[in-house]
Amino acid sequence: MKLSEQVIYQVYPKSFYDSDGDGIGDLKGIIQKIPYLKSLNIDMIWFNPFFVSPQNDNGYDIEDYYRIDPTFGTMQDFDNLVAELKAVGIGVMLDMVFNHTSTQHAWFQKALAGDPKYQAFYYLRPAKADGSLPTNWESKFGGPAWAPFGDTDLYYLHLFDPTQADLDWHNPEVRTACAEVVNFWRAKGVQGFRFDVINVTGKATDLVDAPTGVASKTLYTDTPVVQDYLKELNQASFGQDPDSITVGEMSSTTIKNSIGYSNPDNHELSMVFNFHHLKTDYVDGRKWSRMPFNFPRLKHLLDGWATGMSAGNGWQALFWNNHDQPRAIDRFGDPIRYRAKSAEMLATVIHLMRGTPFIYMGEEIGMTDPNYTSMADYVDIEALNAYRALLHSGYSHQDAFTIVKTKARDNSRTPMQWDASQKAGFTTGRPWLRPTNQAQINVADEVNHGEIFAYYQQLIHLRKTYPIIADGDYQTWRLDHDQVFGYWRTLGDQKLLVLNNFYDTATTVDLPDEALTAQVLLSNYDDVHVQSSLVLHPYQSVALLLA
Ligand code: ISL
Repeated sequence: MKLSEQVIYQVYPKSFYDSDGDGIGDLKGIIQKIPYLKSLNIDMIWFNPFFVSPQNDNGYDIEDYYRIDPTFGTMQDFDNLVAELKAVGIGVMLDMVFNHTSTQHAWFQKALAGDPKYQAFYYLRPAKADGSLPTNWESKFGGPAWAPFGDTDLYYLHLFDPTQADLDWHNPEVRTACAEVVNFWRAKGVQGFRFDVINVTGKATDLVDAPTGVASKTLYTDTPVVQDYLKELNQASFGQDPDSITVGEMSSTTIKNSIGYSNPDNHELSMVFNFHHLKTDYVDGRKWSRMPFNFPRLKHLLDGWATGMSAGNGWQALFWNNHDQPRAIDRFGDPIRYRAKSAEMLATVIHLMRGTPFIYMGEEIGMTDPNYTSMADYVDIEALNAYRALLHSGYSHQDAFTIVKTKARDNSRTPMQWDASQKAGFTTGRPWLRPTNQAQINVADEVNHGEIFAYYQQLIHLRKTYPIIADGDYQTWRLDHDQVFGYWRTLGDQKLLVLNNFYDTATTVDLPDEALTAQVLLSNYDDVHVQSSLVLHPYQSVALLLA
């Protein structure tokens, strides 16, 4: 099936389904839930990392790229998972974390023991002449990006946690080793690969300070050599499989670079994740801040990316949620009064766009943030660091907590809510992260009596049925409406107009004459009366097909 017709579902293995009662999800648990996944009619599943790891960053600190962490199961379980998914036509996408390894990885351990071959795998640098750290770069999880390298005089670079040491991609042996990892999993039948923060692998050899007032990430993000590395990786591994599907997680990227990474002529990646639309509720670009989302900015970003990527023949991975983001419904919808309608409206926005939609587990049943009431419930390293940093910069506990509560990655990592029982049907043991609202939101209720899951099924069905959704061009609808984000899709002489009301009040849009005879392809409310103007209810989406 063509990439443009496919829909990808993301499973956070730790939180999907626990088959052995240890409170942590596992591969056998995922196998048990294949019928559920199949009923949504998704085509591929992206699994967050389940390789051997000390789990300081929930598996993004990999100790061994070739083994399954025993917490999640065995290699036999993995082979079974691939085979059983294949039997129902679902592919597997694995998460390749190649910007860094765990400091427990054998490469880093050998480097520490003095082996020069492996010392050349990492960025090891001396202090500056004045004794200060090699550069002023900041770790993305807070604090400096350098830590002492054993008992030497050197420091190693870590853009994330100190237990995640950055690999030096200038070293061809590093790049070959990464391609070998991809090929190992390809030989097991894996056709999908997500490359974690892959656009920061092009750091310079001479690492220098970021000038005052300039974020250090601007020095090492999206440098031209990243495209060379991707071409090389493509040729050496997944590019040999015409059916492979790859996505680059591109922190702070640009449209121009994303076209470069994903234009098929370049033979790099199939598509790109960018995060700009998910920063529209940040104050001055700071994640650990809080404000309502800025609707004009959001729609200009969504429209600008869709237009730009379409013009340059790039391809977007479309998403609202993942394991790093609080639930979108809490940010851009109304999780209390319009949970179903706002969940459906958000889904419509991305599923009818040009690109490949990703669904993050639980989104299809309208899962929301858990709204914990105590700091003790939060476990993510980033949230704990941020809380400490906020206190340190003068915030009261209450103010810091309010921010953490809306921004923590734990928000989306809570266990999948299968039923209304005390442990949400996720485990018989003690869940590693506590579910809170499974009595109101769970698979059993949603599939039997709800409307969100069925709406997702419909969206997926439409993409596979109407070429205009999969392959149509994207065009801007008016950008000045104060409540509605709309867009056109066009294919030959067909046109699709998609209108989405982002607010909890009704609003009106004027329709062009040609829309008066349109077919209502989809709506999340029953009564749609197409006249010269159309009233959209709170969080209503409507898709009109013009012949
Ligand atoms: O979560 C973020 C902001 O709070 C992002 O900046 C995130 O750190 C960035 O998108 C990179 O994420 C990926 O790599 C990280 C890992 O912690 C994330 O879970 C992963 O998705 C380091 O491997």
